[in-house]
Amino acid sequence: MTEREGIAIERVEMHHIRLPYVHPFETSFARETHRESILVRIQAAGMSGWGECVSGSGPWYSYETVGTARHVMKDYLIPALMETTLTDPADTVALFGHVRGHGMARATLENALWDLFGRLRGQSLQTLLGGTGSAVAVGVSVGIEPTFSELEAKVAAHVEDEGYRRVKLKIKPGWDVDVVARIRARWPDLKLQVDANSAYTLKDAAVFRELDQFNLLLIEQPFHHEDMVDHAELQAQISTPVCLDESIHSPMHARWAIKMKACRNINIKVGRVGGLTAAREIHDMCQAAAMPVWCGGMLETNVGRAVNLALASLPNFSLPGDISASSRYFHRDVAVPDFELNPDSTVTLPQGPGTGVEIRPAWLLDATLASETIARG
Ligand code: OSB
Ligand code: MG
Repeated sequence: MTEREGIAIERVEMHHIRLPYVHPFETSFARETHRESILVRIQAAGMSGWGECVSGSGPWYSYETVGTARHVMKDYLIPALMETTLTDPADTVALFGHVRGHGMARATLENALWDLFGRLRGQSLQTLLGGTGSAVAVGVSVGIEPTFSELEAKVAAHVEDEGYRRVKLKIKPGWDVDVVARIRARWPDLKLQVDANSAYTLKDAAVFRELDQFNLLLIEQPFHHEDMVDHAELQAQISTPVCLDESIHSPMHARWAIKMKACRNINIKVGRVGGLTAAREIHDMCQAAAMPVWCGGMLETNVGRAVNLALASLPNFSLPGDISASSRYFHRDVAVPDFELNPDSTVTLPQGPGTGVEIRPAWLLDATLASETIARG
């Protein structure tokens, strides 16, 4: 079948994986030692495309989990894919449009299709998306540590040994103003930002008025994961840009946030917004509204990281992304090549069609807890 007539998906594999982190990652909602996710392989026309689901093991960052993503993909999304043919990865937006929410599940399959179409057409994901440049500016997201001196040692290693020029600190009540003040005092010129992952309410506005004095790039998601009203009120009180992460689940949420002045920039995560088509739409909408965006991360393997790099090469990604070197996450990934930090705190985009990364089957098998295959017909 030619591509004009559409591609018929022949097989979809789902691999539930678990990989230990190099260092535990603690946010205001959880301390995690392993990454759990689902890697999906879609096969058609003699080619494979891979996608990574960014849902976590439990419903902490989002209501989606490995279990809900598997259920929604297996019982609704993959059957819909098997009943049709596709001429473009963006066809999935309409095809999956009858599923409410579950953006991480939808994004997994859509991303695998972008990879597949890139490989079939011999084009990189960056080219398919319309991105430019050979590298993107990145920073590192540093979790909450048991003590300040452990945090300081982590930041010192990232900034002074590894060369990151932008650091994001996770904050929570009791681990905020004092921590930021001490990090800022030691690194006065560092690009610094904070992420609360919804740990505060508007009653804590005084904390943010204090944080306003530390020349932060932004304050990410201080309030409830669905809120826009209270964020707008906070943004009116402080001069540091408020950034929304959890609250933006779709292009519609981005439109509302812009209209309500709920933030001055948006952290775009492909999984959270439901796929690359939606992510690009939010990028374009923010660009038209002169609102900078940046690319967030979900501690992905190299499969998801390659997608983030391609997305972050679009022009309105004007703040450094949470797209650190592979060595910051895992001792051994499931795909190659590993990404390294360049001396100017950028990461170079991979070459080659699709995402440009290749699964190492033996490494994937080592990390796999369970696999299942759904075939057409
Ligand atoms: O809020 O940005 C977040 C990781 C898991 C869940 C939520 C978040 C994060 C990060 C990690 O900050 C960023 C990265 O992938 O390096
Ligand atoms: Mg965040």
